[in-house]
Amino acid sequence: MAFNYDAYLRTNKMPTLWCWGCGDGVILKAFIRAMDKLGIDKDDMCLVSGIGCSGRFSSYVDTNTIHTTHGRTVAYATGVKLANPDKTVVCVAGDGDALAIGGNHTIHGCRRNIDITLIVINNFIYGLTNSQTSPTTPRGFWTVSQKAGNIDPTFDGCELAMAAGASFVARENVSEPRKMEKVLVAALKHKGFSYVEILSNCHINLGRKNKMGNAMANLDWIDSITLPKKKYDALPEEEKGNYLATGILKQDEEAEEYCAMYEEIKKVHQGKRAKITPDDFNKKL
Ligand SMILES: Cc1ncc(C[n+]2csc(CCOP(=O)(O)OP(=O)(O)O)c2C)c(N)n1
Repeated sequence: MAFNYDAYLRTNKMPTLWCWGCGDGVILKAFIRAMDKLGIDKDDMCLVSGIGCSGRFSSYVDTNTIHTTHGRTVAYATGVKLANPDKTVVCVAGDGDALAIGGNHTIHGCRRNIDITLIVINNFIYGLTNSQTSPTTPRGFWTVSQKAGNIDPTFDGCELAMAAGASFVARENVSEPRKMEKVLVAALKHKGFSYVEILSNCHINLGRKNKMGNAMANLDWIDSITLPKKKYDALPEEEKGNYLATGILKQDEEAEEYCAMYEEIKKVHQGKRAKITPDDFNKKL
């Protein structure tokens, strides 16, 4: 029997507002399959999205949802998770949302290693607002804010997340939906901050002016710049800058998770334990 996506969707919001051929729909379906695979009850999840095409996620998934301000998904999700540590909390944000205006919140979510999954839909551009440069726009690309060509160095969100302390970091390509589903399952299962970047096409606002004006041309370009981690690691150092590694890039199951530490704070206030001191961090709480 065909998979019943409708069981997880707000069908009254269909059809989506996404452009024909947009990768966001493929990501939505992979996310729903991952939820289903893990048997996550819709009432036990909160999905927080920001503003952007990617922000529409919270309109479509029939779970607890917050459609919050641009760049603030991780801040909102942190509050939700601390108040509801037993629930699954997920953020969905664009590359502009998570890495430009919200870069600060992303860094600190990673640093705290709070048990939230942040899905960054990286389409290399500000999609919704029609083609402004984002931190992931390749150098030399046309954007509406840099019509002579983007001169800004490109930012690697996965490297940032790893350096900032996220305990699970992965990247997938939207043209590999089964791999994406597997990575999302692993990320949702992981206890700690999971940063998952999905490379996706925006053939309308990125592609049209950069010689890839249809979805397939945009996806072919993404294929040409990605390599599975094993192959990427084997590249000579000077070639690594030409590619983005895909797959699970970091998975640390031992790192201390923030909600678990916050439970100790609650115990202090309930008079159940002494105040936290530096010594507590030399052993497991
Ligand atoms: C505080 C604030 N600044 C700017 C905007 C305008 N704005 C809305 S979406 C967006 C960028 C969207 O790009 P991205 O986050 O990459 O998501 P995409 O649309 O590509 O999924 C901007 C600048 C806003 N809504 N709020």
